[in-house]
Amino acid sequence: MTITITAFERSPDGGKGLARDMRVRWALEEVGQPYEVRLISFANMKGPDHLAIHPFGQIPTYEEGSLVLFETGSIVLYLAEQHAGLLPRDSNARMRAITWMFAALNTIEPTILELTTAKILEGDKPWTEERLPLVKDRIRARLDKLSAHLGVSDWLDGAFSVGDLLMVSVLLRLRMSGILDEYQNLAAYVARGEARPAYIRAFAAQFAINAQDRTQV
Ligand SMILES: N[C@@H](CCC(=O)N[C@@H](CS)C(=O)NCC(=O)O)C(=O)O
Repeated sequence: MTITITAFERSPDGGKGLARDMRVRWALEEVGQPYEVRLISFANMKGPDHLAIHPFGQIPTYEEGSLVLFETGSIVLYLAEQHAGLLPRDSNARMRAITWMFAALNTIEPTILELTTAKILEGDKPWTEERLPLVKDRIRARLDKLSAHLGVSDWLDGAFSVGDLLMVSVLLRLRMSGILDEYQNLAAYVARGEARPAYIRAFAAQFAINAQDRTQV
C-alpha cells in the first residue's frame, strides 16, 4: 500500500531538515519503507481538505490506505511498531524506548520551542532581551540532566531506537543557538544520528525539494 506524507511546499528553514516531516522521512528510511510526499502551501494547510486529515492544519501527516495519522510521535511510533529496526524486542526495553520518545517530545522539545518563540515570534518585544537568558537556562537545566544520563554511551538506552530518532531530531533545532555545543557528548550524539545512512537519505530528499524551490524563486 502506498504511504503518503505531507511536507511544506516551501519550508521556512530552506531545507535545513528542521521541519517535522524530516522525522517521519528518517523513520521511513530506517525501516526501509518507500513513500510519496504531497507538498502543501501554508494557505492550503489551513484549508478544509488538509484540516480533514490534520485537525490543527499542520504538517506532517501520514496516509496508508484507510489509516490517516498526524503528530510525529504517533507516526514514528506506528512505523516502529509495524517494522523491525526501531524498537527492541524485549518488552521492558521497548517501553523504555517509547519513554524516551515522550521525553524528547514532552520534556525537551517544549523548552526548545520556547526559544524559537522568544527569538522569532516575539523577538521584537521589549521584554525579549530580559527573557532570552531565562529561556536558555531552562533549556540548559534539561540538557544538563540529559547529558548526564547519556554519559559516554552512543545512544540513550542500548541500541539506536525511535527514542533516539526523536531526541536527535529535537536537539538539532538547538544547533543554531550554540547551546548544543556546550555539551560535547550531546553534540556528538546528534552528529551520530546525522551520520546514519537513513538520516542522510531523508535529509537529501527534503533538501532536494527546497533546493529545487530556491532555483524557482
Ligand atoms: N506536535 C506536532 C507539531 C507539528 C508542527 O508544529 N508542524 C509545523 C511544521 S514543523 C507546522 O505545520 N507549522 C505550521 C503551523 O503550525 O501553522 C507534531 O509533532 O507533528
